[in-house]
Amino acid sequence: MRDSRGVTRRRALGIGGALGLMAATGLTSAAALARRPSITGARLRSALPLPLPFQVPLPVPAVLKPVGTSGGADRYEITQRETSVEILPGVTTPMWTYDGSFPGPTIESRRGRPVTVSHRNELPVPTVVHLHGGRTPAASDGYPTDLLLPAGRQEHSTHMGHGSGHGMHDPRAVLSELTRDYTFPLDQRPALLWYHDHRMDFTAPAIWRGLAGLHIVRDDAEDALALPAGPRELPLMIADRAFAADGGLAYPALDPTLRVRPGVREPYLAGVLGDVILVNGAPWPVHEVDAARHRLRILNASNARHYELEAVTDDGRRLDLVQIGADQGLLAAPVVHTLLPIAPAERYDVVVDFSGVPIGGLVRVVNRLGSGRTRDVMAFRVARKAADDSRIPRALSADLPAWRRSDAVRVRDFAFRAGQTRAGHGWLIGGLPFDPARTDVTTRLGDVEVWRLVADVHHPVHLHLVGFRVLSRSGRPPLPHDAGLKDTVSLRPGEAVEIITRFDGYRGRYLFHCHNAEHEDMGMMANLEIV
Ligand SMILES: [Cu+2]
Repeated sequence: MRDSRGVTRRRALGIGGALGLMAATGLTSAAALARRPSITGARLRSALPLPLPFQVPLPVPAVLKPVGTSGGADRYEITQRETSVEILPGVTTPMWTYDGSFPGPTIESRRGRPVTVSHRNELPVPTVVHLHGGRTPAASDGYPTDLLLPAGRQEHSTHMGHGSGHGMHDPRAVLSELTRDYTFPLDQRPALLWYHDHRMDFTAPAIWRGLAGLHIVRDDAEDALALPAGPRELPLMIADRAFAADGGLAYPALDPTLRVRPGVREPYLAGVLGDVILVNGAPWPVHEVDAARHRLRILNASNARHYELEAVTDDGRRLDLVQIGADQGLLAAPVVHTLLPIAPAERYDVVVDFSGVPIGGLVRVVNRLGSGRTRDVMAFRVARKAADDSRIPRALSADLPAWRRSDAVRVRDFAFRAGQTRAGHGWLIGGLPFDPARTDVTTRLGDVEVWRLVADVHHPVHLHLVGFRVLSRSGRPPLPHDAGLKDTVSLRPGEAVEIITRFDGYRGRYLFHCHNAEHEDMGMMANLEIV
C-alpha cells in the first residue's frame, strides 16, 4: 500500500488503475460487484410497539451558553452523564448523554473565535470527545486512546482490548481524570460540525447510547448571503435506533458494559441498523413550517445506515433539494437534487422551498433505501402563508481550494475491506487492523496528496483535520453530490474513489477511518502523522 513502486505500477494502468488495484488484491469478486447491495449492516428489531409516524414534534437541540468569555474566547462546560430520556412517547430510555439530552446541546461559534469545552465524565466508562470536521490541534482532536477517565478510575491503563483481540499499549496516550478541556481554534470555513465519542474500540455503542451533538460555525460572509435563517434554518440529525422491551436501547454488543471486549454479535458485524428513525432524537417527527424557503442542515449520525432522501408532497411531487453546502461548508454554487444520498457522518446543507405546497399539505422526507417503517424519516406540515425575503445566491463562496492533480506530491492507495484479525472477523485498511502504536501515513505539513480509496462494501471514509475534494469515482467524474469540500466520502460497494487534499493546519498524530462506526471499532482506522 505504501510501496512507491507499486503505486507507480498501478498508475501506469491509467484509467484502469483502480480496477487494476482491485484485481491485484482480489478485493472484489465480479459477483459482489454485480450485487451492489444498497445496505451494509443488519437490522435490529425493536421489542416495543412503535409510534405512528409524524405525530411527535421535531425537537431542535438547545444552544449551549458559554460559562465565561475572556480574551475573545468562549468557555463551555458539558457533563457527560447517564439520564433517562423520553424518545418514544410514554417510554423511558436510559441514555448516555452530553448534559442530559440527546442530541447534546448545540454549540454555536464564529469563525476564528476559539472555544474551549470542558467535559466532565460522570459515565461509568472512559470517554473521548472528537469534533468531527474540526480543524483542531492534535491534543484536542480526541485521539481514541486520549481517555477522559471517570472519577477514581486512574487504574485504567493505556492497555486496551482492541478489536484484534490482544492488549495494546499506546505510549503516547494522554489520560485525564474526571475533566478535560478541549480547545478548538475554529479557524475554518463555516460549517455544520458534530461532536461525538471516539473511544478506542467502543465508539459505535457510545454514539448509539447518545454521545453526539452539533457544533455550528458561522461567519459574516455567510450571514450576508441572506439564506433562510432563524426558525427557517433547521439542523436535522438523523439517526436510527432500536429499543428493547424495557424501553432501553437495544444494541448487540459482545460486552454490554462496554469496558473489555469490543465488537458486536453475528449477524451485525457489517453494521448495526435500527428500525426506528430519529431526527434530533424524536421518532419520525413532524415540523410545522411557513410556506417559504427553509435551510435544512442534515447530518447522518447513524452508525451504519445510508439514506437516499427525497421530499415528497401529498400529490407525489418531489421538491427540489437545492444543495448549498457540503461537510466543510458552502459550495461555490448551488446544486439541485431531487434525491440526495447521505452516508454516515456526512452533512448536506440544502434549501427546500415550501411556497408551492398547499396550506395544510404534508411534505414527507423519505429514504429510498429504507423499507417498511424505515422508509419514512420525518415530515413537514406547511402551516401558513408567509413573506420570504431569503434567497439562494448563484455564487455562494469563492474560497474553495482548487487543488489540481499536478499539485500532488504523492499518490497513495488504500483498500477498505473485510479481513481477519486475531479476534476473528474484522475490517482492515490496507490489510491491517488499527494499531495506535503504528504510524501508517507520514506526510509533511503543507503537502498536497491524492488518495485512491477502494471498497468491498459501503465504507464512508473520514479524514481528521483536513477537508478534501472528490476527484473521481471508478475512473469517472464525481457525482453531483460530491461537490464542494468534504471530510467524509461514501465509497459504494466495489467502488474506487480518488480524493485530493492539502495537509495543513497543525502537525501531530491524526486519524483516518471508516465512519461505519462498527467497522471503525473492529479495526478500520489508521494513523496519519503530519510532520
Ligand atoms: Cu467501513
